[in-house]
Amino acid sequence: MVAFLKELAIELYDIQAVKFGEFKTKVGLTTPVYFDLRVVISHPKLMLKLAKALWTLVDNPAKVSRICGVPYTALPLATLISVEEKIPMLMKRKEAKSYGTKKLIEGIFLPGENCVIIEDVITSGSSILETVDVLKKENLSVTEAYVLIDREQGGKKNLENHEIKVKSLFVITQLMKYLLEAGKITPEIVKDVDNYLIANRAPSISVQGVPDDRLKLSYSKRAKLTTNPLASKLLELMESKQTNLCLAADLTKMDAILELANIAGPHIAVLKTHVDIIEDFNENFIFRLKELARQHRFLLMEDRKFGDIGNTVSLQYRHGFYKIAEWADLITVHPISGASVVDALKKSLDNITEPRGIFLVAEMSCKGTLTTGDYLKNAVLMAEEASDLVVGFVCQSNLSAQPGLLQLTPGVKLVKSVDGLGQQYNDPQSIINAGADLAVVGRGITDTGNGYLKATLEYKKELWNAYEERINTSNT
Ligand code: S5P
Repeated sequence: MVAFLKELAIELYDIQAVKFGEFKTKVGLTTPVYFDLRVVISHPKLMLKLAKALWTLVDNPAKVSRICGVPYTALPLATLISVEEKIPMLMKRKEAKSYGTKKLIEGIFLPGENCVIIEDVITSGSSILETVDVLKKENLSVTEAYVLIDREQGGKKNLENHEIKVKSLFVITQLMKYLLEAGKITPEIVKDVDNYLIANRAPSISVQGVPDDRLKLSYSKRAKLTTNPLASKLLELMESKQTNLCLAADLTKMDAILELANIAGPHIAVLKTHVDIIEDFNENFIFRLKELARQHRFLLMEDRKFGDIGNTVSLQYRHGFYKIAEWADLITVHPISGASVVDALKKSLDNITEPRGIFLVAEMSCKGTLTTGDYLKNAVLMAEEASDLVVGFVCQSNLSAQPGLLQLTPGVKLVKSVDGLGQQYNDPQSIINAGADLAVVGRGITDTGNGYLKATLEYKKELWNAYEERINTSNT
């Protein structure tokens, strides 16, 4: 087997399925090793060899009744195994069909059937978990995954935590040993990759709906688990003011916003603005708003949703009419441009001594939003892996188990509803149960006929009760 694996490793290297050098990951970070198993389809003999080798890892083939490859790279491998072993295959769609049955799985199966997963490379395990989640929702039994290469960055552990046993043909360190012995790579490369692997462990992952540590922990405990001082301050402030309410002050006159901030201020954690909708904006507004924030102990978030290249966003953040970096504790940023945008924003904070934080907009609240699938997954990865300037992300569901990251959820009203312009509202309890730490409420408070104070207190109470219930239930 060793000689066979060694030969296989060399073949993979020779067709450039395994590359060493400097590469950018999907989220824009640098990695010294890159696997591109997609090229295997151009080498049918090798592809069959890999499929057969993968199948030798299966403990009890007679017990396997379905095979499912994780899209897309593993699909041809799963197909070959299915044909060779005469075991029917299932395919997970990347998106549910938008018409007809809306199903997520193609292929025929019965509830309770045993389905194994085939995957090319495992890093954090998130792709496998997504597939497992979909299969389990259809009542299939899924307990095993077979993988070509394990990058040894924590994915195996993540899957084991979710009761999925993983077997891989290669682990990256062994693969490198074979290639070193064959003279394909140098000891320096091996050292580089080893160091990279140690420094870049994949974060632990929660599957949607599965309780995780984050949901069990109080805000004050989580304040000690953040890397960003502002996130820590915010969590402490939420606990001491007993509020997880972020007020969206989407009014168009300075005085109206200041009046709202003065009334709601003692009961909110964050006041969120869109300064570019203010018709009579001047610097005095910022001065007075900062004073209210200090007096009532809330943070200021400018919901600018920066979404351009690094150079442009750093200019927009620091310069122009609003000089956002000078006064906004927090800002929102679209991850569309990749991790470099966060680095650029960080660089533009020269001479700003107060702590600053970013919420990445991972998932939006509006109907038909494009923040789905890989975009969403990579946005979360970016928040988890990027610089410590990121304090959390904007989302609609429980997307990360990291207790140090805050999840901010807009689209909140006392009653589930829509606004006729695409906005979709969920009620306070359901968004907190779905994993939100901070809830954004705008028109639920500003459009009320009963006065700002009454509405603010009502949302504050509903949201805080839901949070207390969440940590208490999760702890039982
Ligand atoms: O997906 C999102 C992201 C944000 S930040 N959906 C949102 O609604 N928002 C913001 O939250 C939006 O820009 C607005 O300021 C606030 C929601 O306001 P409401 O009046 O609909 O509660």
